[in-house]
Amino acid sequence: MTNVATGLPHLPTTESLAEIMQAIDSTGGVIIDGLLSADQVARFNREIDPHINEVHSGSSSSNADVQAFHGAQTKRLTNLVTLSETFRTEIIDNDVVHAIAREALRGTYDDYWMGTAQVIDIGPGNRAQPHHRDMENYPAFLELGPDGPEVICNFLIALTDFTEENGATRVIPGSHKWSDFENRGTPEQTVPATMKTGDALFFSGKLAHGGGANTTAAERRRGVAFTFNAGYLVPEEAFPFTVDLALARTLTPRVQQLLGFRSFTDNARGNPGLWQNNYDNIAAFLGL
Ligand SMILES: O=C(O)CCC(=O)C(=O)O
Ligand SMILES: [Fe+2]
Repeated sequence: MTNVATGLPHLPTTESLAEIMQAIDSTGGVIIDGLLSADQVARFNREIDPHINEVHSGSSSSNADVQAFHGAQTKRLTNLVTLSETFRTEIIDNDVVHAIAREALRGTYDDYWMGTAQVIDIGPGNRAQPHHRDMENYPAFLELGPDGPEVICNFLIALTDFTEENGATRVIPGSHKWSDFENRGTPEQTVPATMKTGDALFFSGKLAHGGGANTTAAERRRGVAFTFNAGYLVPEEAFPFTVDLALARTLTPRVQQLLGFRSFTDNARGNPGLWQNNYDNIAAFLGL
């Protein structure tokens, strides 16, 4: 099951949820082989190509740390729900994706947001991204360390093959269980998450990782990363403002929920819930 070259388990989409969750618990990340078909990847790439062409490389931030995070030769494209039918109707409405995400975030809140969905297109010469844990979006949880709740998780799907040379994501297996989450590890501790087009790296928000350096002369590495976070945390992207309500009406209830067009419930604890109007579901206000 484990690929010796990457140190990360590779599992087929048909693997049982229990096996997948067990693998994630032990390493912090797994590769789900063939999550998307070649046809889905081709359609998605075709839909976003014109938009990627318009995006500039590098960061718009004046902060040097943020610039290093974004990557000088990296293009990032967001608002994929608006830009791609394949993304909004298939990729984020995938039963395997949600079986895993729901299990990973179990115990936080009944419902979860999509945090961000972005194409990350790493060009030649881009340096390695500084290591981080995606949960750093929510710093209060860092102090709780490995015993704190899983409040964010990430699917990163390869839209080109990911090789060590072209910038495959680098992860530190086991770092989701380190006692000190201020420790982001060293480059020597990382392994590349090499994968084929259509495979997905699923990882815990507690796992230290970063985009790899692209040392090729002319090859771009393209992936799409989408995170899910607990319903009680503000997402990275402001979807209710960027996704048109008319478009939202066409989406499935599950996808509407991910984007904040439905309220967030916590029935297990009997909490009245969040993101409402008049103590009623925001979906009723919106007429969904
Ligand atoms: O592009 C990658 O491989 C990883 C990017 C990442 O971890 C991030 O931007 O949070
Ligand atoms: Fe990340």
